[in-house]
Order: sequence, then structure tokens, then C-alpha cells
Amino acid sequence: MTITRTSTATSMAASTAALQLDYLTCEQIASQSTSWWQNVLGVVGFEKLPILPETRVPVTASMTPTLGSKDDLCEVWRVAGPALLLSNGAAAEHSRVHYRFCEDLLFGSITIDERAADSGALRHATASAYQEIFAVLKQTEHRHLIRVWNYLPDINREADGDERYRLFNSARQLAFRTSGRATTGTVPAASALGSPAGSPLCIYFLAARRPPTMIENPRQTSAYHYPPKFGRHSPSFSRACVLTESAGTNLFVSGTASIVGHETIHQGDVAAQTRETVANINALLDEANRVVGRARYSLDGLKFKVYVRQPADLGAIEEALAESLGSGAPIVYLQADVCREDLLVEIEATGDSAER
Ligand code: 3EB
Repeated sequence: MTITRTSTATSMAASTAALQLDYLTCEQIASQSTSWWQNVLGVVGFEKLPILPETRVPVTASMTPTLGSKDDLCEVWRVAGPALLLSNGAAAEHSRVHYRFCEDLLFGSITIDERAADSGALRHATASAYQEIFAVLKQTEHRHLIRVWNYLPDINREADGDERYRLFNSARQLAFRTSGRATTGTVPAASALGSPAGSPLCIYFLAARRPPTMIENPRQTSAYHYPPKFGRHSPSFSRACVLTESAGTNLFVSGTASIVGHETIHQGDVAAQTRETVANINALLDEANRVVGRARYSLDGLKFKVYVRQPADLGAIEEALAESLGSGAPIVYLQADVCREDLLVEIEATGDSAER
């Protein structure tokens, strides 16, 4: 599984490939042209696996039900640029990872059914998922994970005396270490959410040939330095990262919640948790602007996914977000359990720099 790399193709793709994210309905996707499909890296359904007219593109689903009016939406990752060469979308050999890539960027997904709902099954599924992901990245030479989305059923349930999210964290951190990767500092931006009982473990990701710049939030302890009371092995993710050389979508904000330092604040108050989460995202934008220097990131250029623990809280969250995001912001609301029982809402964002 190789892609022809002439020096011309390499240099052109490196300087021009622009990543783009759109939230589209299955109907909108079905009406696209062949040339549009040529540039698709991957498609993610929210509520269920979308049925698409194109089979060369990896398709997955987070299984997190959509809230509010927008039904049937998908997250579509595309790249644009002249002389763009994409792989044919074949799955890797001896691997459950489906992926598609161009010179700079790779999208992939892996879905694993846990045989039994015990702790060993989740640990094993997580370990093999990451092992197979790292093998693909090595093979295609897209060494750098930039963004990972993790969805696991019953995330807050106890199994063998520990919470399943914590078992997942142990297995994820071990997988990073086993593959010779750092477990602090250069870990990818990420989200980890609970999907409905009976869903498979679903992980999808973006990787790049060149390293991104990691961003931490000055208002929060880095997740990889959380104290042991949040789990024996800390979560392996950065608060955000930027792809400095990429035109188009180049800022990836991890799932962000009402955590200051390492403690949850505003327990039981979903509106206050939402405002605190926006304050955290604003702090990340300021930090990204400081680190990158030239780029100017703001709330305006972002697309949001808002994970709501209790569907009844949707109205209060929408109201709180309207104060800071305005009414026209692209926001998808999804029902999902958040990885700390006292967190009622979590928000992730993706976007580009206003300055190009
Ligand atoms: C937090 O800030 C909330 O384990 O990959 C957010 C983003 C959270 C990613 C992960 C967890 C993860 O700790 C939870």
C-alpha cells in the first residue's frame, strides 16, 4: 500500500494541502460529485453508521445520538489542493484500521467489539486498537497523531473495582509507552466520551507527516499530569494542537470541560459549567495565539461539538453558549456521558486561523 512520491508531488502537496471539516447530512453527501469524493479522507456518522454511495473512503460512527433538530449529520474530512494524491482507501493488511491519506495527512478509524463487558476486554480492545493505529502510522510514515476521538460504552461504570474510563486510560498510556511514544508533552489532542451500552469501542483519528505544535491551557493542569486520584494512569492527551504549515483547518481543541486546575467546578450547575468551558476554550485560543505568534485564532472561526450528559440540559446549554458564540455558530449537540461523573457538558472545537 504505497503512494507514488515524486519530488514535485511532495513539495506541492506539502505546501498546499488544506484540510477542511464540514457537518453535512447524508442527503447532502449523497448528492456530491465524483471529484468531491476524490478529496474525502473520511466520514463520521454521529448517531449511526451512514450509508454512503462511495466505498473507498473510511466510514465510522461515534454512536452518540444527535440532540435538537439537526438529524442525520455527518462529520466530513476533506483535503483540497492541486496535484493532490490520495491513497485508494484500502484497509491495512492484518489490521482493523481503515484509512485514507495524502502526502501530509491521514484519517483513520478502528471499531472493536468488546467480547465481554469485563475490565480485561476493554483493556485488551484499547491496547490492540492503539497498537494497530501506531502500526499504520509507521507504515505510511504519518508518524504524528494530531487528533484522536475515543468513544466507549458505559464509560463511568465500575468494572473490577475501577471505572471503565480509568481502565481505558491505563491501556492507552501503556500502548503509547509500548510503541516508544511519549506519554506527556507531544501527545495528541483528543476527546473521550461514553457511547450507549452495547456500542463498540470506536476510535478515529487524524495523523500528519510533520509534527504539530501542542498547546496547553494555563488555567488547567495538563491532563497527563493529573494527580493519581483521577486514576492510576493519567489520560494521554494535550489540550489542543495546531498544524502551523497547513492552510485550512489547523486548530484542534480537545474535549474541554468545567475543570480549573485539576478539579471539576460548578458541580450540578450546567449553565455555569458551560460558561466555564467557554472560558477554558478562550484561554486555549489565547495560548495558541501566543505560541504560534502569527496566527490569530478566535471563537468565530471554530466548529463545535457539544456533548450533553442529560438531554434535559440542552436548553440551558444552548442559552449559555448563545451569550458567547452568537446564534449562527456551527454547533452539533450530541448526547454522551462525559468521563467524570460530575461533568454535565464537554465541548470540542476545530477551526482555522483567521489570518492567511
Ligand atoms: C478533562 O479535561 C475532561 O481522555 O482523551 C477531555 C478530552 C477529557 C480528552 C481523553 C478526556 C479526554 O479531563 C475529559
